[in-house]
Amino acid sequence: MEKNFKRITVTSALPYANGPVHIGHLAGVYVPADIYVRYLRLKGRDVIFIGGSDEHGVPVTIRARKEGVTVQEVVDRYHYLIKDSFEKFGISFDIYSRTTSKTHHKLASDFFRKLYDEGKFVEQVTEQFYDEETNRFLTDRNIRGECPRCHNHEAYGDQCEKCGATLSPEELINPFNAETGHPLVKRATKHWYLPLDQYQPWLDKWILEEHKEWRPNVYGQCKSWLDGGLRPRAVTRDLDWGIPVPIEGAEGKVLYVWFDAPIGYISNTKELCEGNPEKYGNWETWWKDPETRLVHFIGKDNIVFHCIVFPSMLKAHGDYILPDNVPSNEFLNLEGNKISTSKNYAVWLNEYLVELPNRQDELRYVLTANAPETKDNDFTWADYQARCNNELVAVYGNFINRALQLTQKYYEGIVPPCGEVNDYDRETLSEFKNVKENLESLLENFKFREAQKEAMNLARIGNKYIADCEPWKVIKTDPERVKTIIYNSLQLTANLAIAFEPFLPFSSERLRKMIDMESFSWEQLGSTDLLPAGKQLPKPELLFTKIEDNVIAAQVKKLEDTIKANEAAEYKAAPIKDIIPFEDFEKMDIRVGLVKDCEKVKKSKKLLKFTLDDGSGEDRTILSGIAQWYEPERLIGKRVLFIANLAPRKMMGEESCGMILSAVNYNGDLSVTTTLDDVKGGSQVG
Ligand code: B3M
Ligand code: ZN
Repeated sequence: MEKNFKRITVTSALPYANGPVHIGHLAGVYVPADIYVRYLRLKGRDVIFIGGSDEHGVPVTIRARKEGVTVQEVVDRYHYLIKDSFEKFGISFDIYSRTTSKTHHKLASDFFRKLYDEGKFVEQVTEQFYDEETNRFLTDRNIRGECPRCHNHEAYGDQCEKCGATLSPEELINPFNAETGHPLVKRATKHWYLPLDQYQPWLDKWILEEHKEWRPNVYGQCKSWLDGGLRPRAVTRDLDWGIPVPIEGAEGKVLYVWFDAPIGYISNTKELCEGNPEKYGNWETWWKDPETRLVHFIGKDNIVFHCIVFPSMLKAHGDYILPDNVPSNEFLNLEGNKISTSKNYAVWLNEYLVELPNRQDELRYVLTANAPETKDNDFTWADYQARCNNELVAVYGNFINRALQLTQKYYEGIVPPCGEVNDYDRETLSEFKNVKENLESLLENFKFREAQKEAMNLARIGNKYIADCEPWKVIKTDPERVKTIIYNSLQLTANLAIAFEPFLPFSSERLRKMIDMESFSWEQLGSTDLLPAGKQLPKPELLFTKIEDNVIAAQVKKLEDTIKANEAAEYKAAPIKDIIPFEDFEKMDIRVGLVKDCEKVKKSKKLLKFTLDDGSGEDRTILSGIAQWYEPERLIGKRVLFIANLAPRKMMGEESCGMILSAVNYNGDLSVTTTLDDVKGGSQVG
């Protein structure tokens, strides 16, 4: 922070109220934002933390139509669910409001109107697809039709999922309404555009020259947008859900969701301040005073809106400050796959809270340790378990437990006086002193992952200190020395409560209770007299407990089941082949073979070699590519169906006389066919 700001407005992206929030949201945006804000508060800085639900846009309307409920019902349901999840994870918003609030509708509407009155928009009439049955204009995703390249009949208005082509709705042959199948017509419609091209010279300078300190992923994305040249962007839509466009003759049109949502940060600030003016003062100070620092925490798919579109809106308006930084993370994957709301493939926060109760800090810890700060990262349950057990329990928890238990054991829980401090003590304590500065510089630069590592290092130092000093041995020879060791360990304990507060607020609070620590501020970090001698400490509990294997296995299975369910749901049987005359079928000689022997073919991963009793009196050899699905022993003694008159073929140097028939399951797995009853080898099938 080169400039000395008086106060900081921190916002975090407003999640769409079209589903619950998951670990990807938490890791990408809310945990880092919360760490930052908690740190600033501990430092005594003037800061507000603004959150809320994004309740407009197309996704919520699709969900409502699918479920046959009103859009209001959908956004109500998810707004409260999301709000509750965030609260339970300790995301310490000063306000979590919503874009359907009155305050927001008015502010966003006024914002648009001011720009309109000042001639900041460009008006343009274009032809768009219209459904005369439902009297609606349709968005790209709601339009389907025949792909001009591969002639898939179900391509979307923006993409063909079969051949991967990027499309625009105009290119589709015979476009229709994706939800109803009704054919579409073209109709002229007027919209208002923010001429981003006019802001380009200013943006080039403001971002590329004046904000080189932004994270490389953010700066890089901005640069590539800017290098590509900006074009005007429509800020209105033909939809019936959203904030009505406040212009005469614009009936049936609403503000584009990406126009109103970022204004939601401002509306929510206004609602916060008006609800508690003594504490928060005038809302305008947080958005208009150049001495306020504005920081947006977002995910990488929101970069262009927060770095280019919203700042252009603010600039066009003229009264507002601009973001000073936009820390954005990359994506978090889950067990090697993409997290997906529509496919239900995620760790949902509301479910985690029930299935792993009172373990919010554990998840916060792992998500920060693995934060996708510079590249996409993967969350695995195995890593979660390892980090919880080997770091939180074995390092941090273990140190605290030793320090507090020894205090109970030797001094009935009373902080002993500090005796003579030796070189080793001094060395250990001095490492603590540096931590404050290191942590500060990392946190101020949004390097949360490294910062947490640094805090954990402190616990490691503590652990090592007790292990090296061996108070349980020294107590027999030099009890005075043990007082100093325990005194120091307790000071380190108090330091850890402070250092971890931004990262692990729940355990920090428990720890503070265990050491009855009244005053608590960032400035105390590094002090060695936080707990005075003579202080009576309450009975300690364990700070962290181990995560058992069965808990992890259940979570992994849940994800695997979801993948299986999705594959089954996506399965479509292959189309039936061309009709053939009966004589063609009669040409095939299908028979039952009794498997006398079955073994793996050496040097082949795929092939099994069958020896069949085919009723001829002589053994028949058939090779089949099913090794991946069967242990050969499992097949011995079984009756299998095979084609007996297929021309012999050589595979891996072996002759195969016929073909074993297998069914191909929806996911590609093979399953050998057999008969229900016990029939003789060589029986004909037909
Ligand atoms: N709701 C998109 C998202 O959740 C959008 C963010 C709005 S932030 C102003 O990714
Ligand atoms: Zn295609």
